[in-house]
Amino acid sequence: MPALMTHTDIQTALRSLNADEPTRWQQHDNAWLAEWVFADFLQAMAFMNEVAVVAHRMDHHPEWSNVYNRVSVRLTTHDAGGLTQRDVALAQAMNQISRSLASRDSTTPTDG
Ligand code: HBI
Repeated sequence: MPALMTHTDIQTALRSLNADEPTRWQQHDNAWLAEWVFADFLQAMAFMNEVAVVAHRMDHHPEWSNVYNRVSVRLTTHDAGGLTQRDVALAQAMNQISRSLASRDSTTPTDG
């Protein structure tokens, strides 16, 4: 069973997760919430598919929903009843995947 993070651990991790991003991750009770807005639905699906592979490999799964180009995420460790380093690792992976998609999107050739 992963250990619950202390309040200090949580605040330190949040600062790190939000360092290079708009203030994406926010604490809500014993979980973190985040929202992404992508160029379109397919970019949102690409994000969710890439995260799904990582989450499956980690055996740690987000609670998430998608509406068109938006993906809303809630992370917590159910087994522990709160936030653990597994949530940090998955949040870091989500940040990295969204940055990677944004860079690919910016290099996507436009028609014409
Ligand atoms: N995902 N977010 C999250 N939290 C968990 O506690 C969890 C999980 N995925 C799989 C998992 N636990 C397994 O260890 C079993 O407990 C289901």
